[in-house]
Amino acid sequence: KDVKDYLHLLDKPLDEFEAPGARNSTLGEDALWHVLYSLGQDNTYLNKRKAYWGLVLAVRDRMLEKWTAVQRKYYANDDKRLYYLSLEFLPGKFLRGNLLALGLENEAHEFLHEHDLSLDEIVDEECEPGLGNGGLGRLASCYMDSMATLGLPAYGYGIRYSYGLFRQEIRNGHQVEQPDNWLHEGSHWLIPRPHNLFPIRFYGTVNEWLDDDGMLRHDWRGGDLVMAMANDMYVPGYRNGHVNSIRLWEARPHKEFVLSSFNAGDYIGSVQEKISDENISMVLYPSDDAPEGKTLRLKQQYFFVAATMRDMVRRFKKLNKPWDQLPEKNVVQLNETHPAIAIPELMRMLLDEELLGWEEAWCICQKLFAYTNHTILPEALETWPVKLIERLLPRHMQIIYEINRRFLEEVRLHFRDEPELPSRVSLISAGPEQRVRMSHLAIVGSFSVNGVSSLHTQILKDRVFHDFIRIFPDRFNNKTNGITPRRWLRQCNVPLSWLLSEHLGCNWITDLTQLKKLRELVDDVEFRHDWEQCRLTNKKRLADYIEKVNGITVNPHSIFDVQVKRFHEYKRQLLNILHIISLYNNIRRNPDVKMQPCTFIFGGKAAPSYQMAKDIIYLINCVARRVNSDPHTRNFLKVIFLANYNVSLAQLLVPATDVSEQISTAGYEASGTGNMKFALNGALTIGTRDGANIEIGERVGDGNIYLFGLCEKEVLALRRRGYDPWEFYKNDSELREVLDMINSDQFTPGDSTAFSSIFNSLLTGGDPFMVLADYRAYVETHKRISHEYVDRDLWIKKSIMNTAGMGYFSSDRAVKEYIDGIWSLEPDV
Ligand code: CR6
Repeated sequence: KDVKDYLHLLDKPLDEFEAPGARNSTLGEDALWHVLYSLGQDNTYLNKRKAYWGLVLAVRDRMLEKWTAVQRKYYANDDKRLYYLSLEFLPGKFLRGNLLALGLENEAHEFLHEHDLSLDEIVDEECEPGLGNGGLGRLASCYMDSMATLGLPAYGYGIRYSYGLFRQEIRNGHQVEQPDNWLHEGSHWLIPRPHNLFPIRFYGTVNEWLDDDGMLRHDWRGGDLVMAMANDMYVPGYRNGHVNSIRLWEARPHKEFVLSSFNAGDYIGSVQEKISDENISMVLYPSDDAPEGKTLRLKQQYFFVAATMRDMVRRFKKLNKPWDQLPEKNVVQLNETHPAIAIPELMRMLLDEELLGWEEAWCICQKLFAYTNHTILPEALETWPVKLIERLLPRHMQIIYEINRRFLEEVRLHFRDEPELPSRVSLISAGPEQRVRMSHLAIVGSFSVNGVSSLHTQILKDRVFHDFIRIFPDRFNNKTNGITPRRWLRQCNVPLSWLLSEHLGCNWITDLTQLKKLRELVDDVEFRHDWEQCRLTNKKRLADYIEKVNGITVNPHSIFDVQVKRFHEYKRQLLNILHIISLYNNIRRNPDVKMQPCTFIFGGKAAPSYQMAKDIIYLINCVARRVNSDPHTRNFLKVIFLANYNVSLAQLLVPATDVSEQISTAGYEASGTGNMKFALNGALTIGTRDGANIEIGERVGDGNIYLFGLCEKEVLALRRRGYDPWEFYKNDSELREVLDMINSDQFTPGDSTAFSSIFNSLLTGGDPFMVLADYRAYVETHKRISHEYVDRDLWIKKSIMNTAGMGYFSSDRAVKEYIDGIWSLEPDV
C-alpha cells in the first residue's frame, strides 16, 4: 500500500491545538511560496533540493507560531523552567520527525506526490547534525522530545559547533576521519538570533574592593572577550501543539577587527584574533567516555555555561522577584560534569554582580543545580589543573577554593574520627599537579545526583562516590535512561508501527506501556506471521543498503547480528570478532555443517587518538575481507562494517536486527540506550549483566534475553583474586587457535605484527576488560541463539515478548521520573 493511505491509521488524531490562528494556506502552498520568496528560486518546477528547503521553511513557520505562543504562556503562567545543559545533542535528521509531531506527514506526501517526488528522496537532502559523540548526546535529544511531548517549560542549552563529530571513512580497512561540515548549505532548522548576544570573558585579573558595609568584594576584569550568539533549534511535542527550543551558542569575535592593528597595517594579524575567537565553537571534541584535557575544551564549557546562566538570569529578572526565588522558578540539570563550571559561575554573578552574601548565594546554587553522572570509568571522570583554571578563570578558582574550604570544614566537624576523609572528598586533588575534580564540585553544588541505571547508581553509591553518600545521604538517586518511541519505533519502523496501531490503537506512541497488551497476541498465528513479515521487510531494506554501499550481497533470511556503538575496549567489539573467527574456523573444518547463515554487522567510530580502538576496527575489516571472499564459508557467514555510524544509520539498522550485541564488561556500561532501541523493535539481546541490560532482562523475561558471562561482583572478585588470561589461552584450544591467528599474518598476508598490540593487550597486558574470561560463555550462548533462531515460532514469540516488555524504557517515563523526583515541574498542557 502507499504510505499515505494508511497514515491516518497509524497516529493519534491531531488535537484541537491546531485551531488558533489556523492557516488558510496548505503546507505545499507555503513551501512553494518559500521557494520563490525565501530562497529566491523559480518555483514553477521543483527538484529535490528546492522541495526540501521549501518544506523545511513551511514546517518551520508552523513551529515558530506554536513556539511563540508557548513562550508567552510560560511568562503568563509564571512557570518554573528547566534548563538542560549539555555539551552534546544528537537530534538526527529533523524533517520526518517534525512532520510527524506536527501531524503534517499526509500533507507533505500529497505535495511531493504532485511534484513527482517522495518523502524518502527528500529526506536524503538533509544533513544530520552530529553535535554529539554517542549515548549521552542522543539521550539529551530523546529527553528534549519527551519534554516537548509532555508539555514541559524546558530549554536545552549547548554549543552550535561548526563541525560536528568527524565523518568516518574506511580506507583499506582503516578508519579515516573527515571533517563534518554540516552547515555548508546552512540549516534552516536553526534560527540565528543576533540580538541574543552576551560577552564572555576569559583570563584577566580579579580586583578587590570594600562595599558600603565594609564587605570585601571582587571584580573580574580585563582579559579577552568573546561574544556568545544564540541559535535556536525547535523541538515540537508529538501532536500537542507544544514546541520547545534548544539554544546553541555560537562564538563570535568581540571586535570585528582590532582597529589598532588594522591601522598599523597588520591586516592579517587583525583578522587572526577574529579567527581564534570563533574557534571556541568550531568543533566538537570526538572523545567519548573520556575527558579531553585541552584548554579549548574548558573554554567551550565555560563559554556555553556563562552564556546560559546570563540567559536564565535575564529571564528571571523580568519577573521582579527576590533572588531566593531563583530556585523556585528554575532548575538546572547538568548533563555530566561538562557544564559543572556553571556552579562557580552563578556564584560569581550573585556575589560580584548582584552583591549577595556568600551563604545566600550558596543556598540558591544548592537548590538550583542537579547533576547526572554517566560514567564510572576512572579515566573518564573530569579533572582540570588548578593552574589552568587560575589562568583562564581566575575568579572561579577563588570561588572553588572557598566552596572547598567551607565544605571540608563541615566534613571535619561531622567526621572527627576520620582524618583521611577530607582529602578523599576534597574538590582539589593533591599530588604533583593539583587538579579540580569536577564531579566533586558537581556533587557538592547540587541538590540531586543521579545515575542512569539501577546497577550504575548502585556502583556510584557503593564505590565511586561512597564517601559522599555518608555526607549527603539523600542526594543520590537513580533515573534509568529511556528512548523516545516517536523516533525509535514510530519513525524508524513504519511496518511494525502500523501493525501495532492496527491491534492496539495508536496510544502506544505516547504511552509505551500499552505494548504489554502484545503478550495476548503471541499465540495468534496470523499476528506472528505479520510480525515476521514486518521484520523481513526491514531486513530487505537494510540488505539493499549494504548492497549499495558496501557492494556485498547479504541474505535477508540470515541472522542479522548487530553491534553498533562507539569503539571502546570496555564495549568489547573484540569479543564479538573473536567469536566470528572461531565460527569461521569451525565451518572450514566441517564444510557440510548445517548452520543457520549469519550476517554480523558492525558500526561505530573510534576516537581519533584511541589507537587500540582503531586497531580493532582494522581487525574487523581484515577478518571481513577474508571471510566474505572465502568460497567455503561465504554462504554461511558474512561480516559487514558499515562506515560512519550515526543516528540515520541507526534508524535503518535497529528495525532490521535479530540479535543485538550488548556485551560490555559487567560494571562498565553505565546504562546503554542502543540496547533499548533494539529490544523495543523486537531484536533479542545477547548481553552481559551490565547497565540497563539487567533491567531489560527483568522486563522482557529471562527466557527472552540471552544474558551470559561474569556479573559485576564476579569481575571484581576475579580481579581481586588475580586474573590470569594465559590460563584461558592454555585451557581452551579453540580460543588459542583464534588468538594465534590474530598474532600471525592470517588476516594481513605478509604482515604478522598488524595485531600484536591486540594480542599483547589480551595476554601480557592482563586483558583489563576480561575478554578471555567471558569468551567460552559467549560462544556457547551464540550456539543456543543460532539453534533457537531456526525454530521460527519460538523466535518470533520471543521477539514479540521483547517489544511487549519494553514500555518502561520510554523517555517519557524517564522524564516523568525526573519531574517528580528532581525537577518539581508542572507540565503545561
Ligand atoms: N558514553 C555511557 O557510557 C550511557 C550514556 C547515556 C555514556 C552510556 O552507558 O547510556 O552515557 N557516558 O547515559 C558518557 O557519555 C560519559 C555514553 O554515552
